[in-house]
Amino acid sequence: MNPLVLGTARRFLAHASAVQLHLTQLVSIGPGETRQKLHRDQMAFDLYPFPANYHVQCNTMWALTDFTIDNGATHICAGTSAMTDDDAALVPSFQAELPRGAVLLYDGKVLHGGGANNSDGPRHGVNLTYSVGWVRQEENQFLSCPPEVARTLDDELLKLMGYQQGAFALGYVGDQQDPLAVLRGTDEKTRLVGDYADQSDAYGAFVDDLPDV
Ligand SMILES: O=C(O)CCC(=O)C(=O)O
Repeated sequence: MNPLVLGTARRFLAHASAVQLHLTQLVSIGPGETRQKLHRDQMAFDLYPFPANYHVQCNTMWALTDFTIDNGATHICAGTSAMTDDDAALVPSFQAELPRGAVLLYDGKVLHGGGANNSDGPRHGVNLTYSVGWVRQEENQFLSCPPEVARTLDDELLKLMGYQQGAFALGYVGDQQDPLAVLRGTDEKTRLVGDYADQSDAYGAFVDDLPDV
């Protein structure tokens, strides 16, 4: 919920109706571990070839320990987000050295991977990633955080976790009830497509074309 980081993620993914939490994981690389295979995080979506100009993810890696060349700082192949896999494979990586407490931001298309740990201590990072609201979340937020815990959290965090519509027709409960309202025990309905008309020209045009009934 860090305002600067979340604001950046929201702005980066502003082409979608909603932004959501995609995963929350601690990545620990222990002494002696080898390099992770370079990959693009959006590969998780069944390897679907999203267009180069459509970003699905905005990712963060928060350093809980210093990230150094020796202990496995993340390798990034800068500039590979819009490249074909063949071209991207030719780009050398650099390692994102970070002091403890710093955060690395990277998109879901860039080739990257955890480094080898040749030091004698662990490298810990918290990987929090965000995605557009219409894709399946990598980590199932509704089971990872059971309802009795979810009810203790703030609405804004809950919406980010998925207690919101992912787009006008995604994520309702039962008879088009709003998921956050259901969690809180109230009976509010979700927004319908007409409520999105001011969100984008495409929604506006769709609503304008609806026949009068
Ligand atoms: O630990 C890292 O530096 C990167 C981790 C990563 O890219 C992953 O787990 O997908």
